[in-house]
Amino acid sequence: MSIVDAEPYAFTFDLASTALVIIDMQRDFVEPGGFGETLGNDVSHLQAVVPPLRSVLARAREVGLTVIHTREGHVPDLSDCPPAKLTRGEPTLRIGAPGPKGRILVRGEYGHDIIDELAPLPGEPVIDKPGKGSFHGTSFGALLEERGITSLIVTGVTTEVCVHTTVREANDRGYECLVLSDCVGSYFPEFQRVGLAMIAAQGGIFGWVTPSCAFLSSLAPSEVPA
Ligand code: TIU
Repeated sequence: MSIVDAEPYAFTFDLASTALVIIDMQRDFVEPGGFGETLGNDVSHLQAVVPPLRSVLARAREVGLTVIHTREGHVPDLSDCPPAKLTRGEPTLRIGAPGPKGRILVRGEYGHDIIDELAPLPGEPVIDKPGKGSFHGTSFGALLEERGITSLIVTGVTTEVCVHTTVREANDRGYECLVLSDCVGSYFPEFQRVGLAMIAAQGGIFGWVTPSCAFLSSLAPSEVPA
């Protein structure tokens, strides 16, 4: 077992039953010139997540942790997008509209895919999700069950939207979630701060929070292959 110093108290996990989950590190959310920036958001807050997350991903691969990526998006005919989501927002910036990096949040488009720095390796599952949470309308839950995963190390964007929804869904399903504070990002600094505080409040109401350095140092040298 590994133990990480975390809020509100130490998080204990077993590498064999833990997955690193990387949520929606897609060009359209993270990169300058993408959908997120078009909406008026400052993507520099999300860009800051990339270097620490790269280090965590590299280490996770070294120690053989299950790595699961997610992407938010819809099939090209948008049949998996509920009308309430489809009609939200300014018409030229809606899902399926032509965006700077292809049709907004449509699978197969350049902007929908994961940034090069965090590209999945062959064999690493990529869960395409139509909603904010990773369980709704996906095979994520079945995948975790198949692999005997009970703990999730949660990273990605955005903290108060897809990360929160996923952590809440996971917590209700009995998973223990550790959120890495510098590996999740929000366009809004106050949402980042409060979003992280909400997870660990009330004795860990949804999960645990810790910086990536604490998580990395918890991976004992004996667990690194020679
Ligand atoms: N992945 C995710 O969080 N999707 C969003 O739409 N986030 C926003 O903050 N808009």
